[in-house]
Amino acid sequence: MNPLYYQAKFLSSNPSLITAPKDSGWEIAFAGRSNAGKSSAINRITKQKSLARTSKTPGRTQQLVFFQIDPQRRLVDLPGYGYAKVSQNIKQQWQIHMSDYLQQRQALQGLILLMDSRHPLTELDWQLIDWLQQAQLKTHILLTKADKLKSGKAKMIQQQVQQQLNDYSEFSCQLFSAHRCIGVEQAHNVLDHWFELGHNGQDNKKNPDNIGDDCQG
Ligand SMILES: Nc1nc2c(ncn2[C@@H]2O[C@H](COP(=O)(O)OP(=O)(O)OP(=O)(O)O)[C@@H](O)[C@H]2O)c(=O)[nH]1
Ligand SMILES: [Mg+2]
Repeated sequence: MNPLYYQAKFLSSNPSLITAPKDSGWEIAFAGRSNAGKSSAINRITKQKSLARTSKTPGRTQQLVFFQIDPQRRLVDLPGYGYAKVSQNIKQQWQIHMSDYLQQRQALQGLILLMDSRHPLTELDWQLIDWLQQAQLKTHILLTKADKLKSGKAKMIQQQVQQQLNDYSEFSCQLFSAHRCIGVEQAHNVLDHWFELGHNGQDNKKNPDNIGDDCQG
């Protein structure tokens, strides 16, 4: 685990890119369907209970929310997509802000794509994946809420998702649970690699591939 993430601080919440923090340094964004567990994952990764706002009700995160790790590095919680109960107009606004962000943000290093492990690869997920592939943006998939599945079933789903993405480059995939601390170290390792950080928060070019799944210590 990299303790640097534990010092993450809320930076700003912005309805659009116009008021977002200066586009410099490095950012990693969290995207996925509403209720997939984006905000919970950010809280687990940063070991903070309520850094990002979570909710049982889909559609909680409605803005681009920036968290600072250090002066050069940020995590970004994006509004979820696919939430049926918001008006068409609001949906379109969210989509515009999300796609503006993905298309225009120079600081963006890679995307963490979250999908509920019980319902992965929905039509909207595929639309985003196809777009990411064209944009050649590095993508790491967290199959969330893995605690809701038996471990054999969860592993099978992970393999199936991996197989379906075999022809896509720059994609990787893992199981994750914010509630049960599954896959947190593996997620840290991906962030470290994209942020070019060592385990103790020092800048470092190496890619640690140690896979862990607990939050002790
Ligand atoms: N069982 C279980 N539930 C989870 C997990 N992660 C998130 N949840 C629950 O899923 C719901 C949605 O979580 P959020 O983190 O708010 O999801 P989100 O993707 O940020 O949602 P929006 O902001 O609405 O797009 C909440 O009730 C969480 O408690 C997990 O690992 N396991
Ligand atoms: Mg959220």
